[in-house]
Amino acid sequence: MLNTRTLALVLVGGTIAVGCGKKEEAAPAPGAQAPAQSAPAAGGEEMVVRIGHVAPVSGPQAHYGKDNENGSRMAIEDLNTQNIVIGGKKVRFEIQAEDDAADPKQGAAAAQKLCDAKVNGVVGHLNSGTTIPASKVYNDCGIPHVTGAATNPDLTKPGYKTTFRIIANDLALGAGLANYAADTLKLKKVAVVDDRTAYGQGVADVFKKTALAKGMQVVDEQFTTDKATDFMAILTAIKAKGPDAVFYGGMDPQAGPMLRQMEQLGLSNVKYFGGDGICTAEIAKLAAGAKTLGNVVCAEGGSSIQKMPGGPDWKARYDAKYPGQFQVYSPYTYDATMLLADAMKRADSADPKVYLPKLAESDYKGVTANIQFEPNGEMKNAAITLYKYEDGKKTPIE
Ligand code: ABU
Repeated sequence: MLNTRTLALVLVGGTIAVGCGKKEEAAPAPGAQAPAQSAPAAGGEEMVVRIGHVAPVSGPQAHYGKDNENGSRMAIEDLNTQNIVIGGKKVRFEIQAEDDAADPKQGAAAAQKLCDAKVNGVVGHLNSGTTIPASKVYNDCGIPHVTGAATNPDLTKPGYKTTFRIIANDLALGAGLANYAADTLKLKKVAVVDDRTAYGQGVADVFKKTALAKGMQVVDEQFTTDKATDFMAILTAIKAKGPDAVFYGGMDPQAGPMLRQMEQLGLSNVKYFGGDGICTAEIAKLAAGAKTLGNVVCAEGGSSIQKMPGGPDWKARYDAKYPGQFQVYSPYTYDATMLLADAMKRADSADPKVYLPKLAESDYKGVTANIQFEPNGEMKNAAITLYKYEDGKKTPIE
């Protein structure tokens, strides 16, 4: 497990939106929406707090999105057993789950839908390519969003006050993998492939720059898309360059078939590196028995479940509730949901512009870690963990 600190950047404004049992009075900040006109609660005692969740729950990445949504739903269920009172009203938490299909335009549209619905906070999105455009939408309407999955460092560069990430970013993941390739495995020649998404291209670029700085040779660079499944042409070109390793910047719907095709082409002794996007349970299924799965080294932006403060107990509860659905990020979407509720409790308000400063100064003991933020919304001291696959099972490299 490695630790990293990320860059602090200037913050700019953003505010509000409330959807609750009784209206919370507050003047809108410049550029922000007015607080929601909430329906009167029965007896005036209950307040509904709505948490938006966005991820791809359709298309090839639906297994990631479903896992993320499960994490947030589990948190909502737990919160509703806690008899939480905010602003003198008993709170009932609800989720408004949206599907962005991993598509940047649908990501921005889902964000606008949640702004229009005046949800109290958002967990998401999953993909960097959707989260980056969505972050501007949330900033413009003043609703905080917390991602536990999108890792492109550009997310926090605009300095939106409403953007938070509770996982290490690709500066840490790409560099950690390249350092391991050069220093521990003593690899010399690597080919780099990416899927041209914000995530894939970004993490591949960090890996490449670090590998070059470590004296490794980048013998080939190829790209594909996040829809492709046939990589024989690019792998044939790569094979001709004789690499020790391939780095893939992308997700498991491509990495699984790529591993199968590497085996078919005789690239059976070539190491296969990738970021958190390939570090899933699903990749073992998608590789469909290819021995090249055993060549995978991937990195995740947090501690292993085994080492998370609440990891083993939480995972047992998750598996009982959602058998066979665990992938990567659900502990983070669970914590992201809890984190929003924690800030609301400390602010004694579910109004984003009231609880946003409390969210920024969080010191929350989550399932995944103790969560505090840098001024730009990046997590302080985020860990990274490298993994391999042993007998088809994702296993931390100690
Ligand atoms: N972090 C990998 C998957 C999500 C993304 O950043 O696009």
